Amino acid sequence: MSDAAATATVAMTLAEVRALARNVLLRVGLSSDHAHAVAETMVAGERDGCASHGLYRLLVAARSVRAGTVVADAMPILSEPARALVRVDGGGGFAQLAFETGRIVLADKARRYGIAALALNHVVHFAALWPEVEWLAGEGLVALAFTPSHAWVAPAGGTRPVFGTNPIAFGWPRPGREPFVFDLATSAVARGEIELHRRAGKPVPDDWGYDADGHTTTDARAVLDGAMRTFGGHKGSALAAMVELIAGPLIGDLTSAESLAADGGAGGSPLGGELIVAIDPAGFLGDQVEAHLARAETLFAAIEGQGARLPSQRRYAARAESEVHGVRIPAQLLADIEALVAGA
Ligand code: NDP
Ligand code: PYC
Repeated sequence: MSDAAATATVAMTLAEVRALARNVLLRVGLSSDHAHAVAETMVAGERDGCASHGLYRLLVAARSVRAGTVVADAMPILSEPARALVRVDGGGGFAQLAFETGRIVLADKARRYGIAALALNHVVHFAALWPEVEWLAGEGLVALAFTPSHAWVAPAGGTRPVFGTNPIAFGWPRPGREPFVFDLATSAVARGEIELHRRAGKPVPDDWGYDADGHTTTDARAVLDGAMRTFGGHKGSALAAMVELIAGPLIGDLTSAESLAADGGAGGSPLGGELIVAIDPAGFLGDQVEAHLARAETLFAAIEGQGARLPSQRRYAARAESEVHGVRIPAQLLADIEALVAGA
């Protein structure tokens, strides 16, 4: 591919991105409810400048449908194992609809009991977690979300995959403005980012992963075939292990190694569960809640006051821009999506 072809982009409005995502998802066989829920996370990814979880994921979702990894018309089933717990069995469908099914009950329980948790089980996960914690924080709740993926990441000190890229997301409500949100893979970088480097023929930094022989490499394909590295060495490794445990065995679902084994080389997205915890600040604080949330603002001011940025600030800035001016999508990605539909 020439440099010009590799960097060419096409302007699209968010409405066009949404229409494209829904149409493609319907064409590849997703039921209408799933197509709508899944498309929204891709629109949100493009809107907020998170390309690794935007329209590129149409290729990933289609692969999961064709490989039989995902149940395209799964009906999520909600149950309440205990007063402050909600479980949604996704029936093998994509996680987005399972989250939509459980989120209102989760928020209601958090308000009622101060803290509540939602387990999504038996879902296929390829999405970013920030849309979920941002929604809960928008409801005035503090939120945490965790999910394992496929065993692609070596523990610190090793070179063979054990962990998934295992994201952790956090949301904090801020009076009168967008929530404070972070969402980070416990690997040095999300796997989707390495995929995008591979697609663009670009090398990756030498601290992102190892080749299959355990040697440091800058070849994106070699890292994908070898092992990714955790972020922050042993600290990311410990957090990745925590995610395996609390969003795997704790909720009766798969670890990343089990997910990869279940995939059996089909190349589908990770299978398993997700744990989401929601806390109502008023649970501890009662009528003092406003005063204490105002104290939290001092922390944010101290960060921004010295020129450092808050996580989510880049996304909110990208959102403000793309809501007015739309987004630019790589022409090669659109061509690949078109080819996908032509073959559907
Ligand atoms: P990044 O390293 O790009 O960003 C992680 C977080 O750090 C974001 O909240 C980001 O905010 C913030 N951040 C980045 N740079 C700065 C900075 N200079 N100062 C302050 N904050 C900063 O993301 P990752 O590569 O770790 O993950 C990307 C996505 O991949 C996530 O959304 C994650 O959910 C998804 N993912 C999903 C998986 C799954 O199994 N479903 C697996 C792995 C990853 P901002 O967004 O504003 O830049
Ligand atoms: O980018 O690492 C990733 C990823 C895995 C599952 C969804 N996204």
